[in-house]
Amino acid sequence: MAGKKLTVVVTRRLPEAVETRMMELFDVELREDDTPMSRAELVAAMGRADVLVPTITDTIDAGLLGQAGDRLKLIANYGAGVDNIDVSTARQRGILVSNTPGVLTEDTADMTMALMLSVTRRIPEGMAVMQKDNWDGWSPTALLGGRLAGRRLGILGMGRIGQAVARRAAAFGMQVHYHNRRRLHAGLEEPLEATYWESLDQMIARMDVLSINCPHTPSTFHLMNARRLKLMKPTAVIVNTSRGEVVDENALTRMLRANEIAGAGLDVYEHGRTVNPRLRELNNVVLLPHMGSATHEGRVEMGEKVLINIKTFDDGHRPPDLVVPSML
Ligand code: 8YV
Repeated sequence: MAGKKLTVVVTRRLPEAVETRMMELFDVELREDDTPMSRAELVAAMGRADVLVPTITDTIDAGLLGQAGDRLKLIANYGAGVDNIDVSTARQRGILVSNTPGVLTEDTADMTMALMLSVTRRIPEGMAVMQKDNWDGWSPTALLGGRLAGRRLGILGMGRIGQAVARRAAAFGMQVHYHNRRRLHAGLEEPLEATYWESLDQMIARMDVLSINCPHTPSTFHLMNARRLKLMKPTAVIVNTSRGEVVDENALTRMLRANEIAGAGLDVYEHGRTVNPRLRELNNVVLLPHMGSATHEGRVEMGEKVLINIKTFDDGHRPPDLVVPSML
């Protein structure tokens, strides 16, 4: 590729510093506004790009890849999760896929704890009292919540983010448990005291808080289905900062309404922006609009990762964050 700059099409507006650096290195096509591309726009973009930089709001499925033409060589996803991309079909068509792991770990783990605290300590309810000027003054019995210290936290998916949640939860005095495809050896990054459960069902039944931290893949879709949700203690709380598809949202909503699960803190939803309206009516849930990794620092670092992946590819090497189907 020497001599000729790669054409890079970015589907959403990124932090200015990232766009500026990208324009120094490549022929970059930026979107005018920050709306997601339509399917037709994506097809057209894939026809004129050497490299596409999509986000979670772009579904790059087999149908779309089938119309990509021969020019597209790399899909450098601006995000860690790649469930928006059919990685196997891309591979078959000779298109590489990279992602941005590692740089959103701490932020997403922070948000997991924020949701856990918000639900158990009823922070939104307290905020509503103040906003509506409804405070009658301190009372020994008002707005009582539950204590995290001493509670059992079950982490479903002990990858980078799961481990970062585990470290935080341990510092909060929680007892940490986890279920994962495989057992981890005494901490991947640092010693971690956590109890491994080979049986997800058995773990779920004993936890006070369940945190969903596994990626969405065909084998994790509805892992938390109605049957498993029913195994949870009625006093337990579920927190999801991973992907909505891992939890059967309708079943969860029904159980929250019936007080068969005590509460939920959700940052992600099964159908993206289309949230079950009944969830919004409940006061035992805290709902956020997928903000888990939304920090200034994280977004810039995600952009830097995208840049390194494209630059390395442009230099004729394997992008450092290459995603291959066997990883999923
Ligand atoms: C990102 C995420 O903001 O990176 C991920 O997998 O879930 C998010 O936090 C989003 O996906 C960017 O595309």
